[in-house]
Amino acid sequence: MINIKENEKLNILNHSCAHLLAHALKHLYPNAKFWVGPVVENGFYYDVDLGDQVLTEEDLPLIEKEMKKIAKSDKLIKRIELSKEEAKEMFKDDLYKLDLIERMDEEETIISAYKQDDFIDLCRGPHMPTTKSMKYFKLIKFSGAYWKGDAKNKMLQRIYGVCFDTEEDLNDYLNELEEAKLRDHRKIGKDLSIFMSHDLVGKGMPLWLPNGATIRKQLENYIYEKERKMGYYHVYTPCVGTVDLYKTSGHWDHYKENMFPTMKVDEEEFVLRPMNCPHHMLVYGNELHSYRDLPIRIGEFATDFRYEASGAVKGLERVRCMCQNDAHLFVRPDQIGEEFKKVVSLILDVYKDFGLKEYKFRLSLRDPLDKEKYFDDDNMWNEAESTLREVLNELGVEYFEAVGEAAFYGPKLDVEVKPAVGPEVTLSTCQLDFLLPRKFELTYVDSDGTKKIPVVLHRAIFGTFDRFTAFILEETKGVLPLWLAPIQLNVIPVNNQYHLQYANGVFEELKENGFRVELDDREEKLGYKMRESVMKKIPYSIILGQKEVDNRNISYRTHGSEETITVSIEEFIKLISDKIKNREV
Ligand code: TSB
Ligand code: ZN
Repeated sequence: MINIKENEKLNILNHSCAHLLAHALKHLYPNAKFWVGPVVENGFYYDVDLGDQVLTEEDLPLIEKEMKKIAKSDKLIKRIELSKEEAKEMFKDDLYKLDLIERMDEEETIISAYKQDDFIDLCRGPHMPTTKSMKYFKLIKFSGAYWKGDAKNKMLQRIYGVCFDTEEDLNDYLNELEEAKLRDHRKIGKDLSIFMSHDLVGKGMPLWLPNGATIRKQLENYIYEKERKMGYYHVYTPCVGTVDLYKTSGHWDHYKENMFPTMKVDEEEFVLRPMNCPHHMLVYGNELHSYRDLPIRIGEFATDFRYEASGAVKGLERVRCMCQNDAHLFVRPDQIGEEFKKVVSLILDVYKDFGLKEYKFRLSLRDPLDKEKYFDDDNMWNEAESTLREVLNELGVEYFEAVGEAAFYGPKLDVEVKPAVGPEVTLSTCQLDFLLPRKFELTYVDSDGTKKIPVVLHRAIFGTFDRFTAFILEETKGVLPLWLAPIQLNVIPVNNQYHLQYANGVFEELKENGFRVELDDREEKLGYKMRESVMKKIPYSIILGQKEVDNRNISYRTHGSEETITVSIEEFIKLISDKIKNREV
């Protein structure tokens, strides 16, 4: 989808359309007060205070109608320049605009506003020359938004819209938007009973239903197998730690705003953990290590809790309770390149297995001029950054560099993906860390008998099971490959009276062979049951009628195909066993 914010022409058009929206609102709700109306990736929005007036779905077409009226009347959009004092005088009854004026840079002596007929708004511009320029626009939705994004402030109403040059572009965009809504994992998750939420459990705390739990278990098995083959050892550690643990790690000082508040039990003060690194540092420190033992790879499917803003939580993609596919790799400095290469290769391997193609590698580096933000050791940074670059080049991986985005403790590589709806998110990550092992006084005995400090690589291939599942559901539109599908096979007798007994036998045999299979023995028509099987996105529907009973075989259809294929049960079992074993996509 086109990024409107980054397209110069569309940016100006959408910005002007935001003013048009505010203008129309002012006509319809004379007491309306306006906060900000920026252009975003998908168009524009305006945050507005409508007093006691609460918008409903029916209001959007009415607002749009008024916008069209103003647009057609072809009003000139004029730039006006004011001094700060003049601006304050002009907006003296408008707390929101006064707040904006107050917050403007000291240096900014001239403030610009744009006027179209009877409406004027503070704005840097530029704008289209007349209101007539906005012909093809649509208001998309509205939601609540706290003033300045702070839950302590008043809730404003945010109205979203989009504007294009041509009717065709607008229609294409609206179609894409519809398609994206269908792909949204929150819709698929509900339709396929994968997860639910409940106010009694809390925001950002999804409950994985049996279908979702099956998917998650398969993902766990899959990555566990891969990690074991690569020499990882897995542990279980508690999802709480004492405040002192997080003081030692430095999270208490640098990550506290992302953590849940503390709780006291007897004399100990606990926090729900936001990360697992401190626990894994202690596991490493539990034994003495020689240089020959390294790399040591400690993995865990670990539950973490993070405070995410209530407006930011989203289905399984951004949650407050998550499970990381985490590992901490303890390496000697000379092993950084080799180990990093293994992690990147694993990421590539996993993405290939899932058929993922749309993703971007981002290499986050320090800003060498920013001496405050980064751990101060020029040599270490230079060496580490060039090692990571070399590995990526060696593997032929395309990546972009983000200077100034590294963590305090080292450079990192992230994989960015685009969800169906909303901005890009990080899936996989691999972060180099020179500091944490020092904080926990971790060592290994080097070949010369001296104690040395290991380097740590934090890495999560799926990121979290939560976010990865969200992404996979969107990529596949819910049509999961056989090995991952919660229900793999659906046995459907054509007529219960004559075929149920045989169907039952087939069902039992398939179940016995370890497949996730259901038997649809409801007294419904075959067509109805088949349609439901398709809606549930079950990979194989097995249809058993008189011919199959007589020949002791089965007929099946795969999801998305109209072709019916007849085989013996043995052949069928062999066919799908192979597909599952090879995790075919
Ligand atoms: C990799 N200590 C490291 C770990 O060793 C760590 O926690 N890194 S992280 O902060 O980047 O988180 C790991 C991954 O978790 C991210 O790459 C992202 O894919 C996923 N993640 C982060 N926050 C959320 C969230 N709120 N909901 C779902 N997944 C999340
Ligand atoms: Zn970590």
